[in-house]
Amino acid sequence: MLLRLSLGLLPFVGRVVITYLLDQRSPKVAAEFTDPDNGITFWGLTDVVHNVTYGYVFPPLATSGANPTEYIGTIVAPLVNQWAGFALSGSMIDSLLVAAWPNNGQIVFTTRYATTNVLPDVYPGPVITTLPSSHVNATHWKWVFRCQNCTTWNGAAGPGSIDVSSSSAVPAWCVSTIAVDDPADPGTSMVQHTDFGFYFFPFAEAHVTAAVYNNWAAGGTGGGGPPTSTTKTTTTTAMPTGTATPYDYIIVGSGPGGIITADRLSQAGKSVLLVERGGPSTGQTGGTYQADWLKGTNLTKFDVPGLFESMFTDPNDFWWCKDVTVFAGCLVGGGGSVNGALYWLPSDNDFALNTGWPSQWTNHQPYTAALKARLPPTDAPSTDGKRYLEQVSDVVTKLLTPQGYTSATINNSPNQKDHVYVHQWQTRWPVATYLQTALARPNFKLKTFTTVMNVIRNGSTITGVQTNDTTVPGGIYPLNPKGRVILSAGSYGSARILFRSGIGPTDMINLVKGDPIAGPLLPPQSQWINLPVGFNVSDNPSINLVFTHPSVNSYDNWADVFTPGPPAADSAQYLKNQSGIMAQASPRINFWSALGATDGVTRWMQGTARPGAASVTTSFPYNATQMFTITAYLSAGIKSRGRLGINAAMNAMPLVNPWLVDPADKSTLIQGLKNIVSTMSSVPGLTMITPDNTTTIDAYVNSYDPATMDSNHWVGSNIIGTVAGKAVVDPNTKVFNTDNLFVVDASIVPSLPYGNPHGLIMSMAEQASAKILALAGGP
Ligand SMILES: Cc1cc2nc3c(=O)[nH]c(=O)nc-3n(C[C@H](O)[C@H](O)[C@H](O)COP(=O)(O)OP(=O)(O)OC[C@H]3O[C@@H](n4cnc5c(N)ncnc54)[C@H](O)[C@@H]3O)c2cc1C
Ligand SMILES: *[C@@H]1O[C@H](CO)[C@@H](O)[C@H](O)[C@H]1NC(C)=O
Ligand SMILES: *[C@@H]1O[C@H](CO)[C@@H](O)[C@H](O)[C@H]1NC(C)=O
Ligand SMILES: *[C@@H]1O[C@H](CO)[C@@H](O)[C@H](O)[C@H]1NC(C)=O
Ligand SMILES: *[C@@H]1O[C@H](CO)[C@@H](O)[C@H](O)[C@H]1NC(C)=O
Ligand SMILES: *[C@@H]1O[C@H](CO)[C@@H](O)[C@H](O)[C@H]1NC(C)=O
Ligand SMILES: *[C@@H]1O[C@H](CO)[C@@H](O)[C@H](O)[C@H]1NC(C)=O
Ligand SMILES: *[C@@H]1O[C@H](CO)[C@@H](O)[C@H](O)[C@H]1NC(C)=O
Ligand SMILES: *[C@@H]1O[C@H](CO)[C@@H](O)[C@H](O)[C@H]1NC(C)=O
Ligand SMILES: *[C@@H]1O[C@H](CO)[C@@H](O)[C@H](O)[C@H]1NC(C)=O
Ligand SMILES: CC(=O)N[C@H]1CO[C@H](CO)[C@@H](O)[C@@H]1O
Repeated sequence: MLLRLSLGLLPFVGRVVITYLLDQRSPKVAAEFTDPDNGITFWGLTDVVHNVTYGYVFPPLATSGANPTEYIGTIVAPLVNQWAGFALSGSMIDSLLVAAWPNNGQIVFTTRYATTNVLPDVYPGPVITTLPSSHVNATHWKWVFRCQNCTTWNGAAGPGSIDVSSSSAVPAWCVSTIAVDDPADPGTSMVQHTDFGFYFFPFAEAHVTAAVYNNWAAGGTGGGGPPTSTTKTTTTTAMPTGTATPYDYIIVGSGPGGIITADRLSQAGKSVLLVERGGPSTGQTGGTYQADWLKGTNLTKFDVPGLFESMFTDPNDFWWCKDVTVFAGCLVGGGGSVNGALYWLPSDNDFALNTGWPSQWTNHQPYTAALKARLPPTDAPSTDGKRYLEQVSDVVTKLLTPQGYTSATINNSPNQKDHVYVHQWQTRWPVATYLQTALARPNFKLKTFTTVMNVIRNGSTITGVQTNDTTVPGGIYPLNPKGRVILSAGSYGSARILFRSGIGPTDMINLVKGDPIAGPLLPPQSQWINLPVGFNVSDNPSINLVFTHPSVNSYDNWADVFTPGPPAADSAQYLKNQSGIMAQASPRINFWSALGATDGVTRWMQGTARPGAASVTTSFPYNATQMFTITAYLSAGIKSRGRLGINAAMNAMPLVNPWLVDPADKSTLIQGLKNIVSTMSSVPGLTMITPDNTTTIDAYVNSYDPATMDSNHWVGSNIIGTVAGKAVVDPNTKVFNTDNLFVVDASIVPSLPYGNPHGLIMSMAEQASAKILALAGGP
């Protein structure tokens, strides 16, 4: 089975808690329904976006001993859904996954298991029998099946199971509009599902008597009768009374943008509330999520840079926003607490007029200097000043030197981004610096585990924010007179809050209107504000090249760094004084080159190399302990744009992919990749294994699934500019046609910078804070 790439995408990872499902959008709860074709009373749901139905019914619970491990299931899907699947555990990782699709009038099915977010391996063990009412017709495919040995499993990560007596299970579904590679083959490769979701399912309710179950399991029909248990509960909540404290500034989201803005506004004496939907991250913020090897310290997963790669392989991945289909951090620090820490101070070009910044923004130097003072960059993150695991650097240096690349100290000369290679640069987390100075002020408050659904507005005036906080009247946090709301909820999060506040394209607001919870909170249609929220988005198209070299140590592909832990000497060294391999995220060397393009517009390419690889496609044998990856990102100068938005379930997602839409972007990326590998023969022992020598660079790029080019560098959904309708926020970062609503996060950035963006985003937040404070009419 071929492995296809998927790092950089969000599968239906992790488990969710019920509160998440019930808080900000219509609760998705399994209900009982009777299948007209066979009379089976399933419990399940039809997801409203794809019209795919998922249902399950279980035999009776055991009166003593272990429960039966089987159930009868169904998937009914319109044909546009090329395959569909589910995980009753609610987690893609370390769980039994079941998927099916139609092929020549028959249903083909597969059971899978994965320990990381790559294409799951075929998993033997379950015994599945397709039942007679399954069919494929002109509009739908329908699968009804008995699944034996299906509620427990024992994969690479050890035993797992679902609790069939649970009254609060949260299974996941997923669908794809992209067909599997070989529909006749149950072991086929396939690319990432295109959508997924979770719902609340009281497994305890979905049992029938043994006689009824056995009849259905044998292909019999009818005669379901009532389920064996019919417990129903209702609760009432008393509404709180009193008044909530008003603030001068309410900032939504504690990512790099929100934290810096909160610090600068509270420093100026304003009363500031920072509202964050997630919980603590680093030990200093009250976080406690630790690897066993960190026990006894106050260091969490989010403190240790060397744990970066484990963000993508840990089954307990509570930090991702589960209602955004690409990676986004939902915890204190936002993406800044879970990212790869690559830190590049912006160059002058990154704020130039021709990149879309208004003229008021080009003088970024004082703000970049302020950022540099608070978050000094270092290219030797280990406290002993030494660099570790540098074999990849040495190999890539040998590869690039014949192409005219030279070494640079990039954060001392940010403009120098052509034919230079540099070490990994990182800094301390914004939560360790800006957030700490804010927290020390009496006029600043951080509120965690609180989701903002929309702003409260009367025409152009915002009076507060609507939250899910049940301890204040109506869940509303109010503003002081002349107060302001600043959205810093990230490229997806801020756009969604705008849609839910009646600001954005009409198609998006109409989806909000149709939602039973969000709809009634919209302002009247006469007050909707039409702005291009979600358009103009851009993300670096990135493509991985995987190599082996005898000198390279892939560090076991970072597989063990969280559990059971890195090699003993490395954990001991880090625990002693925060030095060694774990003091640095996985990348080792970065490089840039300027590339001429067929349309005459220069594009830049960034390369970032690290030990290990997310996936490999080759039929030749290779030595995995020697593998490393060069990720090539096309950055400044790209023209491709996409669109992001929401679906009817209020999940945020790309609507139009932004990668390589522009043909000159694509041809330039291909040229850049060819340049990288052009000098391979000057490095003895260097072998490229993905693509291998049976695939040309052109063919590799042409067959690369665009959906796996995601770099998590989304910008532009609330683009800054001078003309309402062309842009969403004005040069002061104020949303057009509002009096007191601002956006300060990645979403206002008009074009991607030369390098990974959070350095630029933080300089931008320094400058935006100054502009907001200087703008007349505020508190
Ligand atoms: C996996 C990954 C790796 C990355 N690696 C790098 C890297 O190495 N270098 C680099 O420069 N960049 C990297 N990035 C990108 C960088 O992290 C982001 O560009 C940056 O975090 C964006 O900052 P932001 O403030 O705009 O938003 P975010 O960091 O996304 O923060 C938004 C915050 O708002 C909160 N929020 C959202 N909605 C609501 C709501 N409705 N109510 C309340 N709170 C809400 C979220 O929980 C979050 O804390 C990476 C990103 C990811 C996801
Ligand atoms: C789902 O069903 C509804 C109602 O029948 C229909 O309006 C909608 O177009 C369907 N959506 C899809 C994706 O099939
Ligand atoms: C059930 O599946 C497991 C793997 O999960 C396998 O080891 C076991 O043999 C199977 N049991 C039966 C009875 O098929
Ligand atoms: C096709 O199958 C679907 C799903 O079972 C069913 O709802 C629909 O009525 C069928 N169409 C026809 C024409 O039978
Ligand atoms: C962790 O604890 C040590 C010693 O108690 C303290 O000096 C340090 O500041 C703490 N670090 C964080 C990140 O809280
Ligand atoms: C940290 O400990 C290592 C050995 O474990 C030592 O080589 C290094 O010098 C120490 N660094 C500092 C800054 O104390
Ligand atoms: C509000 O939303 C957050 C994030 O989903 C959640 O953690 C919190 O429990 C919710 N609060 C309430 C009162 O439901
Ligand atoms: C909304 O604003 C208008 C004038 O701008 C005012 O007359 C009206 O009372 C306001 N409505 C509410 C509910 O505050
Ligand atoms: C794989 O590479 C490692 C490290 O270079 C080496 O020790 C090992 O012998 C290699 N294995 C094979 C099968 O060549
Ligand atoms: C392709 O690569 C494989 C493995 O690295 C090697 O065995 C083979 O000889 C190569 N073929 C050609 C034509 O270079
Ligand atoms: C700078 C830029 O590309 N702005 C565009 C954003 O999207 C809207 C709607 O498509 C266009 O009108 C703007 O020109």
